[in-house]
Amino acid sequence: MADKIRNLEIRGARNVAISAVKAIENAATHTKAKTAEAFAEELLQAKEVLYAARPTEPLMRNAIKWVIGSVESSQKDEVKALVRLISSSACEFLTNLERSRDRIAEVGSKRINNGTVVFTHCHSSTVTHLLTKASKGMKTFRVICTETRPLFQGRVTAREMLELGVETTLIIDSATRCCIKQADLVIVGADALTAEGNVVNKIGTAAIALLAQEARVPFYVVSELLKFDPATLCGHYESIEERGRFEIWRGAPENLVIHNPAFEVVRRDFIHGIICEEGIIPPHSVYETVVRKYPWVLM
Ligand code: RUB
Repeated sequence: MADKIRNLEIRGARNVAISAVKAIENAATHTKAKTAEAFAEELLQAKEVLYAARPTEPLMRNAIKWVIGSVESSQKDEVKALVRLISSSACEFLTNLERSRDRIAEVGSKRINNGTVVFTHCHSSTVTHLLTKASKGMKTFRVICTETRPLFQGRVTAREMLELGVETTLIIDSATRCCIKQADLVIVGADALTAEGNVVNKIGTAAIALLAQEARVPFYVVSELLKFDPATLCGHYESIEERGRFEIWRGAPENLVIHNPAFEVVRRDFIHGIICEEGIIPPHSVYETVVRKYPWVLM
């Protein structure tokens, strides 16, 4: 599973977290450990392997923390009982994640009316869930999506929108400035929420936020609050994944320096609101909202 995450066979923060939870559950179910200590050690190893698969994935880390935490805080010492605990906390986590996504779609789809033009970037399953909800609510709107170089995740969004019957326009990333004026709002996903209320998302998102501000188009981020990275509270920067040069140019001259960051930070000043399971909140109140709703994330 870690290989699939690393190779982007599984991508998008939510899908990565769901797969990691399933991988932990699978590892637990197939354990050969005879003692609770050996079982805990196996879980720790699985956690390390998954953490290393992609660095900018706090939802995955929080998910694993929740699932493994059930064993860490348990008094049980029979391995079978601990395996059952992993399965039930994994199931609980995935159910709650699904609920959060539905709530985000319910809240966010109200911002879409007949005739609205939505601008989006990359492929976020949370964004497309929201747009699906709006479309099934019989709203007729239009979507503009960027192709999202170098790996073209925007094509996935475009296909999904067409399958829904939504009029969709695909643009190259560098056409954003000339096209964003047509949009009524921008909605993008998130990979990480930081203590300062900044958002980390696919490379290109910060430029879109700047251009949205210039064109006076409201810029919204949809995100489960569990994408909050508690390490940012302690002064750490969210680490930004650097991907291989071959994604940009296979066969490039060897002495050419190629820089390929997968994500970037969008400063909170550019964000109108974070659409999360607690409603639409200003970016600077993300920390308080996480403390209230998910205190365990900070422990
Ligand atoms: C995907 C990306 C998405 C977020 C949110 O990047 O940046 O916007 O992960 O997705 P990559 P979701 O393709 O490199 O993983 O809403 O599905 O969590």
